[in-house]
Amino acid sequence: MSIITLSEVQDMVLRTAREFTENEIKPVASKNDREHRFPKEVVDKLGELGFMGMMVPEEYEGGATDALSYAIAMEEISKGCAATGTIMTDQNTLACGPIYTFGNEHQKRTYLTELASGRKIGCFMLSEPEAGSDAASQKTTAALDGDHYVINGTKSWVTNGAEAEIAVVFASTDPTAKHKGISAFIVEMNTPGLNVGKLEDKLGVRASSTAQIFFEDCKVPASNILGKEGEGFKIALHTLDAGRIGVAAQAVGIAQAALEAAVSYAKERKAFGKPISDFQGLQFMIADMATKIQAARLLTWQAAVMKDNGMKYSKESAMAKVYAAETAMWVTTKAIQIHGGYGYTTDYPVERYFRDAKITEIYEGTSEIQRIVISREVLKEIQ
Ligand code: COS
Repeated sequence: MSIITLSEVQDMVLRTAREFTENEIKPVASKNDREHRFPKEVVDKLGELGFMGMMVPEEYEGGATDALSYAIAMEEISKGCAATGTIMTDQNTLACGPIYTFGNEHQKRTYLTELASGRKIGCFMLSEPEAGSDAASQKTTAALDGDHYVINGTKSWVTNGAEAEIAVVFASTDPTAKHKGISAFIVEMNTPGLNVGKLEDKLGVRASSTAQIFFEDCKVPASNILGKEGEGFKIALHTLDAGRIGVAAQAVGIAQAALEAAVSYAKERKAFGKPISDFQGLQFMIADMATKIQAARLLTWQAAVMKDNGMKYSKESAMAKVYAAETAMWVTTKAIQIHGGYGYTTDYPVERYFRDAKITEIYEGTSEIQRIVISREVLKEIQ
């Protein structure tokens, strides 16, 4: 597959994820997309496989693997159904990630074990109607009142918002201090004052839910703060560094699925008396598709290996995400082109891949935000 030699565990993760995708995910992906149906049975089984908290140690009921295994599994699962990939990446990096890294022992025993085992679904609430890329502009507030914080505000585009039981929520505990006044909390979704609003009707990843969430005097125990007051923004950005590896791997999976569909179709479809794969115009497209996908995969694996080695990898995960997301858009466009008129219909899966690819350029930081992260580092590195 590449110059990186996989360990026995990583190879087992690859084979398990590939087989699971083939048998359990591919057969239901198109129907779930059409019906906007959350794949509950699939998600439960992902939990049993240890895929809902892959980087969490066994003592907290996680899969106890590493970031490279996670990237490998995310690619394979997303090849079958990108929406399942969305649910999985949100749980692994955005819900388990900050509680494992910043939570205290009690929080880990109470919440992380439920998430990492897949028994409960988690979500991450950072974005607001007026705070997406400018994540520091939080309007949601959390005011300390005795032994509780009282949260008020609105959160937008919350992945898994309809199914989640545990949320990591960002809110301002000191609105005068901008990013230094943001804090992170673990909030149980059934807390009075937390209401799930409308579910978005989306272009892609339609089997995953995306919700608006309202907080109206929602009282959260003060002990549910993650880290200390004012540490929330750093917790969010640190969490998103890992999240971006997951989204990059998801984009690689979507692109790989599109390439495989395009190649099979091109070998079958005949025009001018021969399979269209015999035409050089198509062969060049296939060559570029495969090359870009492999480059995106290697960037993703590089970021994962750096994370596993305890190195700083913000720039590399941003590079992986922007490149893989743009590759997924490009490759899925070409895959439709190779299918011609058939590719524009729901008779073939490439239109779904195309719709699913778009979100990878937007969530967990748009491509423009990734370029900001990358260029800031490059400008520091090169004098
Ligand atoms: N990990 C931890 N801390 C980080 C960090 C990282 N990757 N990147 C920056 N920080 C810290 C900085 O060191 C700085 O700390 P100090 O105040 O102690 O110096 C602080 O965070 C603020 O950093 P910065 O000044 O760079 O923040 P900006 O407001 O300029 O924002 C961007 C930086 C634009 C990169 C950030 O807001 C971002 O990533 N936005 C996109 C958010 C996003 O992905 N939204 C989607 C939501 S999830 S679907």
